[in-house]
Amino acid sequence: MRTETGTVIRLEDYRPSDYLIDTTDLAFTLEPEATTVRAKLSVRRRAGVAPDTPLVLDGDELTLAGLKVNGETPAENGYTASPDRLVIGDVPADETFTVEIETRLNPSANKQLMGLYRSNGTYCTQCEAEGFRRITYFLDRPDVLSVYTVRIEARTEDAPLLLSNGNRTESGRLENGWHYAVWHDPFPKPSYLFALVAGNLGVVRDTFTTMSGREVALEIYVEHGKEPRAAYAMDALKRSMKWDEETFGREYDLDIFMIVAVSDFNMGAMENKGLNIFNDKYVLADERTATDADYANIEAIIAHEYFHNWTGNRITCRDWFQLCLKEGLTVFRDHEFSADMRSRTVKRIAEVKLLKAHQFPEDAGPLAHPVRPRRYSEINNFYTATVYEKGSEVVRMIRTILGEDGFRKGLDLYFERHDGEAATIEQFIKAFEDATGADLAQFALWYDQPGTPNLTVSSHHDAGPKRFTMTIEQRLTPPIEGAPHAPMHIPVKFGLVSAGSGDMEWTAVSGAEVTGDVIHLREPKHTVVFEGINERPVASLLRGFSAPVTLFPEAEDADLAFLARNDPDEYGRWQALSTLVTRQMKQAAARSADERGEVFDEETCAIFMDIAADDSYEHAYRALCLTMPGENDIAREIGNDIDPDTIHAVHRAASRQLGRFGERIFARLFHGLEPAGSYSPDAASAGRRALRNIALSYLCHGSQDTALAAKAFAQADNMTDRAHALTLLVHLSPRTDETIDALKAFQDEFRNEPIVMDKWFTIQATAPGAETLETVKALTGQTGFSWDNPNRVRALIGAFSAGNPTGFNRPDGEGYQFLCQAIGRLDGANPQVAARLMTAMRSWKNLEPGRREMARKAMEGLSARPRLSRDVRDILDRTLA
Ligand code: 0A1
Ligand code: ZN
Repeated sequence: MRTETGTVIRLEDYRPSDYLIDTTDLAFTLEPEATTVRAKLSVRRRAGVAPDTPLVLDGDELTLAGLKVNGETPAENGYTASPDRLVIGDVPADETFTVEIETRLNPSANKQLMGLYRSNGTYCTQCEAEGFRRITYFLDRPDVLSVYTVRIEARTEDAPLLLSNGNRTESGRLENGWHYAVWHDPFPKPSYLFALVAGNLGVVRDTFTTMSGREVALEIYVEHGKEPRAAYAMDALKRSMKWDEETFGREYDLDIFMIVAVSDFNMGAMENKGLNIFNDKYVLADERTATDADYANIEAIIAHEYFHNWTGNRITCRDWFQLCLKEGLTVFRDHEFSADMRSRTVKRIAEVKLLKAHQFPEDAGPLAHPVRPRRYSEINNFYTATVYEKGSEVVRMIRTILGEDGFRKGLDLYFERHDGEAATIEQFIKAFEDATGADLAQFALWYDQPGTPNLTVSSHHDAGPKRFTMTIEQRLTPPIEGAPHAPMHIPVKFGLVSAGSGDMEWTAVSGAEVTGDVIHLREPKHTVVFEGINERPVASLLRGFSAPVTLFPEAEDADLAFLARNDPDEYGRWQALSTLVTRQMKQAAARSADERGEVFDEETCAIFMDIAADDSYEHAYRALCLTMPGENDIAREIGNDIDPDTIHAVHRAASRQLGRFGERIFARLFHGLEPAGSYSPDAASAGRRALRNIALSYLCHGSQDTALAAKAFAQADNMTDRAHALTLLVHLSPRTDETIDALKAFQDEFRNEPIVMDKWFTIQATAPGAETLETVKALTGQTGFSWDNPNRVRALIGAFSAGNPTGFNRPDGEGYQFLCQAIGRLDGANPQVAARLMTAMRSWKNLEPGRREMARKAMEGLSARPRLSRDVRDILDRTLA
């Protein structure tokens, strides 16, 4: 474990490496506990670097078993080797020379799941960000690109399958039941994209013919017997390949593209060149075991990793500060792909909900950082919602500002200029500027300034001169100490909605640049004046969530209700309803329990029901509109002195109110949308199920009775309906025989299917109420739970701490104590996963004083431990600061 060193890496300290590694030949002799790695590096001194400059290679928990320089063993004082560094002081005077390094690894003991490890007996690797240095000593940084040739030897019986990046050039038998394969990747790549897989797996094969007519072999490797569950992933892969050609002109470049699903993986998936490695939950699906949400995730993540081939692999990052260069852009690309595969508005609403749920709290709390951070002590902690999701929003804004054509031109230029390079955000922006002539200097602040800008809007209409005036102010709240907060370029998509005729036209506008339906805010305050406006309009602002900001409209409830019904923009209607509903729930939470009364006014209930009943809307859109903001969303809106119990009470009351108010409609939907025909995971069928299931929720909440859910559970012929019904049972009537029986039936059916059992863990961990903590503790002892598997830990402990506000935030602080103990326990084995769990505490300062104190105590207890990993120490220190 890398423990705390206090070293901080700074963007301004970047400098190119003294040496480059042109080619890297690796030979692996795979043994479960004693794998040998021989690396032969052809090293080149960069021009201008003094010949006696030592070659300093990175390592992490390595032991050097052999070293040669230009074929000779160096003198003992010619080098120093420690677990985390190999320094060759006595380097040859020639500009190029070879270094041969031998290391020995124990993949079976590697519980960090970084470097070479074993998952269910399969050898696999994870090298991003700094895992390659756990395999051999190397210049383990993304700007050192090398051509790899990899020879793998293993016992045929243990590992009939031997894979690495690129194309297989050789394979054959060896003595004593061993065999080998050689892989060559012609594309120079950084070490973080290296991958190796060896094991005994089943395969699904297909082919794809690229736009230039080349046939690419497609292979997805999964556990034997699970092959049929990879069909959807394969379909998603082919659609992704086609989409990237059609949308961005990007063609795949190798002759083979492989995906391997493993059950022990720290993150979602990894884009290693030609050999993606996936967390199996993002590959395997069939109707019996996966929900519609699982299918959508698989589609998105398969696409994401595939798209990285151009945005990340062909053009990579100069350093880890530029992580958003590949991640923000690739998330944007996978969002667009999903929008094209599914409903655009529905996809956008889902993205915005996710952004607000994860990125906004990050940006408003102690872990806030710019999309491009300027310093880090542990890079693994910067795979964040800010880098990924806000990073994607920034790319989306570039498209909004430049328009479709300008955006495409800029991106084409970026690919043309930087293919084969390790690039920076500056170079990315410059490509758009050069392609279109736009000036993005102010816009670039989005990469450097943390925090969510806040827009305050007020407006008035003057009937006489037919003038509509809107004042918009931008502020960064809270301004983050030490961080700059200059005004940003914020593109605000909008419409001026009139009572009768949709969006109004204006004859002239002044006070801000307006292009098409976009107002460009650049100053702290704009007074935007529209001429030729006959009647008072209602401004629909931030359509499509055109910028990641918070908006404080002066809008009265009546105006929001008007927009919820009349905005010609579908997204705008959802946004208005969501703002209205959130506002009324927040107001209800501010009233004392005795005086609370109903949560929503009549008009709000009526809007809900009109949408529910309106068959001209897509099912999925209606389902989203009917989904109330979650308890964490309400907490975020309230901002401080949060009492999760009050919010929960309001949420329950609101569900009951709507359930009663709309009972007839919900019954019609629930019974009218019964599945017709066989299951299909397509978006329309998923939308139908989503609407039917939300109707079921309201019926249960309205009647305070879960009999219908029990019936739905028994009758369900797919996991979407089944898991939904089980959630209602466990969350609304946890102690009934029906619920206990349903949990047992689920467990009996899926006890040998870990990724399905994760749903069973999560459903129980998120049951509201203080008593759930005892359940969670008991479940850690359940067969099927394992502290070593990241999916299990996230399904139980992650879900409890991030998705159960009343249980986790028990007033006695026991939830915090439990989490901190769990982190302490995990930290020794898997610091990355432990640190990620810690982020559940990121909003602790917003709690009411009693809980705040409890949270502090629990974290201080953890902090006092003597040997914390760098990962956990970093998050803990920033959270407590
Ligand atoms: N680049 C991957 C994310 C990733 C990052 C680090 C990992 O280490 C455990 C694994 C995956 C992506 O964006 O999909
Ligand atoms: Zn990615």
